[in-house]
Amino acid sequence: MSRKSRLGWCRRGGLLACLAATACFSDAGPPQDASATTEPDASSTSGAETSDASDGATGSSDVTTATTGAETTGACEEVLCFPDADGDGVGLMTHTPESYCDSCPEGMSDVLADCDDDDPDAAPGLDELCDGIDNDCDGLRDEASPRNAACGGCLLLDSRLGPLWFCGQTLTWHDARVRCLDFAVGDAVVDLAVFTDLEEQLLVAELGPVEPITYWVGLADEIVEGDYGWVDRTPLDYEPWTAGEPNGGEEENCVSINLSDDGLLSDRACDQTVAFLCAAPTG
Ligand SMILES: [Ca+2]
Ligand SMILES: [Ca+2]
Ligand SMILES: [Ca+2]
Ligand SMILES: [Ca+2]
Repeated sequence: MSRKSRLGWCRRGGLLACLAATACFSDAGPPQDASATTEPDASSTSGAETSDASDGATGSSDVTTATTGAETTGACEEVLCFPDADGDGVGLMTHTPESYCDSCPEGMSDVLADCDDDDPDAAPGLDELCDGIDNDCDGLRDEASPRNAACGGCLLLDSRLGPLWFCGQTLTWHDARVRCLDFAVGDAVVDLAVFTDLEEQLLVAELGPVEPITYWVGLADEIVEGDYGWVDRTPLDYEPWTAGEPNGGEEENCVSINLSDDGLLSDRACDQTVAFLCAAPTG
């Protein structure tokens, strides 16, 4: 390809794309645009071959083909392609995309961004399943989806509070927090449920299962007796309590929701083991 031809291709592709595409000025690699061959190329070995723009990605032998076509097949559409090692059709963002005509070759994709390019069962757009991985790349592991209504002993629901995990396993309040965190991947946060007002709290009671009826939530007064705060460090600023609660004083510093009691809250000893409610803040 002559320098003039290469520059012509780059103008069509746009300067930024051209600069980003390391292959743009490479004679040995893609892209190969048949329309850039209107000017006879002294290196031609055959004038009889028909250019195929999409063949530009397949190797050095095709480079010859693409540069020797006698006909102009029209401008191809530039596509920036990224490596897709696991073949799930979703590429991994890198600093070295390559530019191709019309479509990406096998092993590359113009769809970003795969959260795990070594696992074809994890990619944006996939359904979440109960398999211990974040299938849909949203930072949450095994959350509610149309194909995932329960997992690991937890009933899964989506609500305006975000994904909820009603987990029937009985744990201490602190162990339950650790278990909630395990539903998060990377920088995402899943913790015991936090409510911003009584309406949200009662909504959870409406959505929850018939049993168990008692779940840890993310409220405690372990640091200063009587000074309740949520696990996201926000203060409690509404009245969430069952009549007569909290009543445990320094013996009961963690808080549970009772789904059979209209979703109101009670304090109880943190080392009691009860079911727990995890939530992922929607931000
Ligand atoms: Ca991939
Ligand atoms: Ca993947
Ligand atoms: Ca997920
Ligand atoms: Ca999963």
